[in-house]
Amino acid sequence: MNRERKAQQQSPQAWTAEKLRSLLHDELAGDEVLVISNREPYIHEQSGDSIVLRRPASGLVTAVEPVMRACSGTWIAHGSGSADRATVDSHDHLQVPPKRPEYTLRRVWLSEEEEAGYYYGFSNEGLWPLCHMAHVRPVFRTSDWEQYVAVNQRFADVVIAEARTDDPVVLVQDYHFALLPRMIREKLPKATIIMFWHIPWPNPESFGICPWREELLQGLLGNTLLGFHTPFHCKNFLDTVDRYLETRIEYEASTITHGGDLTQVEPYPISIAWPEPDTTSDVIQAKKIFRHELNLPEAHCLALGVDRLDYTKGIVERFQALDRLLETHPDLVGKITLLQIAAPSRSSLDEYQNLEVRVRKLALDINQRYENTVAPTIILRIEHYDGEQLTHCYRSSDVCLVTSLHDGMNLVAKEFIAARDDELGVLILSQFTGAARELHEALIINPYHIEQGAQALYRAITMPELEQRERMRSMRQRVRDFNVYRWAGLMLLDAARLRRRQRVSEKIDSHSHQGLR
Ligand code: GDG
Repeated sequence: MNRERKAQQQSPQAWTAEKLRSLLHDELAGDEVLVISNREPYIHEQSGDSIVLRRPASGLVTAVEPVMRACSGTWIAHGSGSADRATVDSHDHLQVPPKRPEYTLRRVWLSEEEEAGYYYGFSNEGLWPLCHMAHVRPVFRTSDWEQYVAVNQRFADVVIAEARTDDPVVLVQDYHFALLPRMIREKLPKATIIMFWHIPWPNPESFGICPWREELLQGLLGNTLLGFHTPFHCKNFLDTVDRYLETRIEYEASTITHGGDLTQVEPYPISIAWPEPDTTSDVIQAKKIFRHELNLPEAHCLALGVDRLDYTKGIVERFQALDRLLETHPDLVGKITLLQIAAPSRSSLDEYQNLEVRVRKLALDINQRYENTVAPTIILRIEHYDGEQLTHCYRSSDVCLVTSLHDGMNLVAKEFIAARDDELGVLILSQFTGAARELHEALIINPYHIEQGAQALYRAITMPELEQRERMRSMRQRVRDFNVYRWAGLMLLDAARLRRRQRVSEKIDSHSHQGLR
């Protein structure tokens, strides 16, 4: 690890939007920044005669948006909203955030067929289950793969068209674009290409079942810098490359050399922007109002789950843990309710439809089993909440349950902590999240172990305030310091260092060519 990076990690305080902005200015000298992701940060939907603006439920958008605001670049993404075309200019551009523009959104249009093959098919029926060990079998169809290749090429063409210089800084986001770095590198060899893989990277055996494993790996080695959430995912990636490609790997330096290109592989644990203090309401007041809204008694214990409705999030296991708690402590029936917010996601896929049926049925069964006159055991809301409503939920709950079967990081855990300026509330956190590597004061559980989940819930709802405060204070400190600006800042510092190194070696090459002449 270089000295600069070590120092940054040891004194993490005060990573702010302002610091990131000045870092971009000093280290990258105001170079052009292009971000590419599948999901766009602002979606326009037609609703009757009017157009409504929606923010998607996505961890990636939550993390990348503050970075874009800080660097005023161009964000290239799939225009997926029904009114998206009606809200761009003739270059498919839109200045966002709409109320106070800070950067440019460039929308890319995909046909239904392209979206079905590239997004729903290869990305979400293939790569998503391949990288998450959640026991859902990946589906690999040649036709999906062909669309994945074609759409990656479409985005590469847009990047090249949008780039104003021959050496932009390009930030590629996530598993939808494994081939994009190589495609950009071919046209813009001097670009600094940074990619962040937001989901886990599996071990070589698991990854090896993908029929196009070599192509994916070669695509990813077009990157200058490739980031994962944890050192463990980095190691899995290096091992996978080692197994399937002819390359030179320096494990100490965490670099891979392939066909003359060097890729640095590093962990950058993602995070959130620390929120402004909430001066509008205190938590006691918020709790009261919220219980009233949900028709619950004032002293009622409220547990909370917030997820995209996805089989990796362990929603079924969470319900089972609550079921087990009430089975072992019948005195708690009518005293605790779990509010589960499940934002609809990828709902055209069979696996997701099956999950919805399962989750709805289990909630119903549990509510019938513990029927009482005071409150339902589970309030299930399969709908999209807006950001403010979510904060309200975080602030009003006694316990937050994050029980993912596998999760790159999990931002909900960090959002819950950030919202608790009263320093109360307990986080139950799956050991299979990246977040568990940082938030040691949470109650860490194996979500597959239902009994353990039930015990953690019991411990959470009976935890003395003093202990809650101790744990929460420490976690708040961590999330405040290790925020999303630090995530982006460390990545960009490393990129700037690699960019300088590349420029020096280009100069040396050109001198030695001149010398030879
Ligand atoms: C991927 C990785 C990694 C949820 N429901 C609503 C809503 N959300 C927001 C949450 C949070 C985000 O969506 C979910 O983030 P997660 O990190 O929990 O999960 P993924 O979407 O699976 O994200 C994950 C992340 O990328 C970042 O790298 O942490 O491991 O899987 O911000 O608040 N937001 C709104 N309405 C909802 O109903 N507005």
